[in-house]
Amino acid sequence: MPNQPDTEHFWMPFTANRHYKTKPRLLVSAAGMHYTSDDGRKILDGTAGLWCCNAGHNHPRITAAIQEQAATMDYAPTFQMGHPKAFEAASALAAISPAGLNRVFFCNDGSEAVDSALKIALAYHRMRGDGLRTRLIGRERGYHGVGFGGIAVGGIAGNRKHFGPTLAGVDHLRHPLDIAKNAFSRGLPEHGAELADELEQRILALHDPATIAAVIVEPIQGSTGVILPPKGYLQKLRAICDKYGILLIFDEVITGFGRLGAPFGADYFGVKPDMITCAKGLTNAAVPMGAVIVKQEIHDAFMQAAPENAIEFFHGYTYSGHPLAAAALIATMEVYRDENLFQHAADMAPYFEEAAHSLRGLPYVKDIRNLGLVCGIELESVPGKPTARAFDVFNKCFWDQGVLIRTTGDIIALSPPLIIEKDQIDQLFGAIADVLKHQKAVPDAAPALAQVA
Ligand code: PXG
Ligand code: PLP
Repeated sequence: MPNQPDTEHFWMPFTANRHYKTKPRLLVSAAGMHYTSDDGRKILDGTAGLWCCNAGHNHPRITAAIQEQAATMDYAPTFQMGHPKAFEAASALAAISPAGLNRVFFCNDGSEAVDSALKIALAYHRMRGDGLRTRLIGRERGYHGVGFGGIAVGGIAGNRKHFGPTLAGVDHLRHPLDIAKNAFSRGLPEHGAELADELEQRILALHDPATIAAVIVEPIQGSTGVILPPKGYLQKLRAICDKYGILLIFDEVITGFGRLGAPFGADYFGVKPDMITCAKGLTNAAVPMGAVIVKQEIHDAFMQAAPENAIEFFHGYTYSGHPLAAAALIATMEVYRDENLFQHAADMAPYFEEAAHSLRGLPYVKDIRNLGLVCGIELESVPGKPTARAFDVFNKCFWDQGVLIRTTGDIIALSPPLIIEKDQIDQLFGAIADVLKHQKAVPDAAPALAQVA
């Protein structure tokens, strides 16, 4: 075996630490569609890292931009100071955002983007003299990061139950996954748009619409296993929010930057939110960064409410607009544009869909759902051992097939870099098919991971 690091001190996030450390899965380098593992194997990346390296790994242009910036200026504050690249980065992001969403608040990841957006929503209403609006509405099985705001509006029991009451005044819509009606749908499911009506009929009726500040949803629920919005669902949410003066926030940490073959899910679905939260593909994950993209009217309300020369929004991070992240963002947007990567993702999507649905009928495959370059493959759980089935497939893909996939519960979630080509799509789904064909009824021991919901 290669030299392995001492694994004792790193308390790993969202990991079965003790199990992992008995046989570490280590990646040591990356390029394009591939990682290299510590034992020298080339691993096809079926997940773009964690849904984030959309332009492929180690893109030379992004690497060069970061290197140049590191050698020019390591850090500069953005509290009452500035540096040109932070402004250029905001402009570059606004340029690919839906029309009217053109003011950018920077932070360091998706969790901070969500907390920032929720705070903007609350402060916005208050500044307009509408301070009764303090409630926030999320969705069951939603993932909005791990900050206290994000877990409050999020809908994953495992991410909430250990941490007390989080935020007060939060409620949740039901999620729209309905395998009984929509199994093996290609693209958007036919059934379930009426679940959006619950916002008006159940949530607003219960709480009084005049107390709701914002509704936050992922256009596609990624982290809990690729839950797609039924046809017309997001349009209904938008209409209800408009009717009652409620802000609609799209959390596009996963759906942003070409995942669906368009800049944002908002573009793909033709539904314009009031704010977009994003991270991950924002810098191709080469430097951590998150952002809230805000409708100009919302930003302007802050400018109008505060006295001249006063701070308008009491919020920010030491690293908001960090020079290395800003340089990475600018280069990343250039790469997306110059290499036409969103279009490439759109071009690959039908082939990806065919390949995904070719797994239908294989042992334990309960549902397959897909859109753009995202796909969820839901497996039958081993009775009494939830997550064991998918985790076994994950391990066999990594060790035996040289393919990196992601699993959540007993769902395989795929989200390859947008640069993927047809032969790599074949390899990715071929590897999963091969492992599924040889699945035992009860796979080898797996750690007891938490269920997704
Ligand atoms: N919102 C959404 C919609 C996300 O998907 C976050 C917020 C939080 O972002 P940060 O950068 O704070 O992690 C996310 C992140 C997975 C997985 O495998 C998904 C995420 C993160 C890690 C793993 O599904 N999504
Ligand atoms: N904790 C302390 C003691 C701090 O001084 C700061 C920032 O100055 C923070 C937390 C917040 O850190 P950040 O701005 O990186 O989010």
